Amino acid sequence: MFSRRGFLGTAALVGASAVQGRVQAASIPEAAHMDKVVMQPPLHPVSGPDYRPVVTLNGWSLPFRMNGDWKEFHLVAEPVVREFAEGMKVNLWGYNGQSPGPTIEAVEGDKVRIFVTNRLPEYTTVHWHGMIIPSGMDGVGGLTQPHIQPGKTFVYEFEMRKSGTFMYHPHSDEMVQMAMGMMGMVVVHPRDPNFRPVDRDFVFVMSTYRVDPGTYLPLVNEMTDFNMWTWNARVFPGIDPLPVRLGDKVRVRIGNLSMTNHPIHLHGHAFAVTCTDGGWVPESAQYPETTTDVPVGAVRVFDVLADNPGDWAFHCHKSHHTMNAMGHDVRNLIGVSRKDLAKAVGKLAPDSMAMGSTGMAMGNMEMPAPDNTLPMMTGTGQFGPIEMGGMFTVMKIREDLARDDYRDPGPYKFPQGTVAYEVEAPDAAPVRQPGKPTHKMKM
Ligand SMILES: [Cu+2]
Repeated sequence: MFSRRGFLGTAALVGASAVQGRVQAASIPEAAHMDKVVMQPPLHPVSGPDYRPVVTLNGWSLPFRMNGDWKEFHLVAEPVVREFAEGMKVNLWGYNGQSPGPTIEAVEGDKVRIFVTNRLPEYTTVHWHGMIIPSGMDGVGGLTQPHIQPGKTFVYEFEMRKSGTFMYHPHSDEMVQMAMGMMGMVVVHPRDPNFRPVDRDFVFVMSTYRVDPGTYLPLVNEMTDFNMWTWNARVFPGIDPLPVRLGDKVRVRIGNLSMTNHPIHLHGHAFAVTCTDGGWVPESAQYPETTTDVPVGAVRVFDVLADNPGDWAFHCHKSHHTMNAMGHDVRNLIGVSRKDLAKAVGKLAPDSMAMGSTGMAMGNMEMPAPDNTLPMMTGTGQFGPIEMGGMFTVMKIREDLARDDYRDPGPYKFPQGTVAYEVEAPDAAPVRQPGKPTHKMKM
């Protein structure tokens, strides 16, 4: 599961003055490294207090070691290559081999020591978003600590004072570093294992990138016009499904470190937001929803009882966020006569293809794309093209999944007679086109 990077070289340790003598430099824990892009099995703790671990979509949890009563982790900030989906790889910055970085899991009351080694070409820090910690551990470069220079290692030490779901990211050249993918999630489990327990617990962080067709690097200055809408730096059909056993209590923890809000929608169920990055929502304040907006710089966690078997779409409800790289300058031609359009366009560009006059369904159309560029809408289900991209995946609720089995169970076997079906229409009328207005509008 992990490939070991080995201990830091002795030379690097000599320079680790930032450790300030409170821990012996030689005792820096190994930095685990991940090179797989599929969800890794839950990492059950082998020491320290017990908890039911989370799984990270297309990601993993960072292993730790106990050192006395301290739980020690080692993050390495470094350039990485991330595959967004098959056919597209992007040069990002991340942690321990991936962007986003691994999920850090601990238990309320734990004392944690997090080593951060900087292998980026510029300085960085790590800010622990939402966590109640001493000011000097807050990771705001210049304000609460010196920036961590390339090649240096700093240590963050604090107690996990409250349980919940939090995020980490740099507060150091942050426009660039977050636009390059530096972020991750922190899950602090309640000390009391009977506090709102669930059977399956998923976590991911949302981020967006502008990677122009045919290129390999995000444009970090982009403020609004993104074209890659990602969950854990993956886009559909590259995002893992959420396999769930029928009857499971399921928790989904979602962080948003993009620059816009995302209304996240689950089909076939109603859920309640039970936790934010501010803490647990009291039961009396919860209410049923099918979509919950995840604001910028925030975490929303919902709990749902998976009592409806099937393949349930789970996606951002901004329709442009369920698409991959595209031009946004395409005009809406629905209702325009294809013949007139072809005539007009043909005069200007004789080899062009007029499209879009009956909608833009592209399921059966293959258009040539530049290298390293995904189709705008893609994915295939058992009934045909799904025509989605970006922030879309499927919660797969099945009767027969084992407890920690998170493998894709494949397409749902619909019970006979439960799928929408075609009927013979006696008089198939031609497709309606909007008619000419019959009377003039009074101005
Ligand atoms: Cu969205």
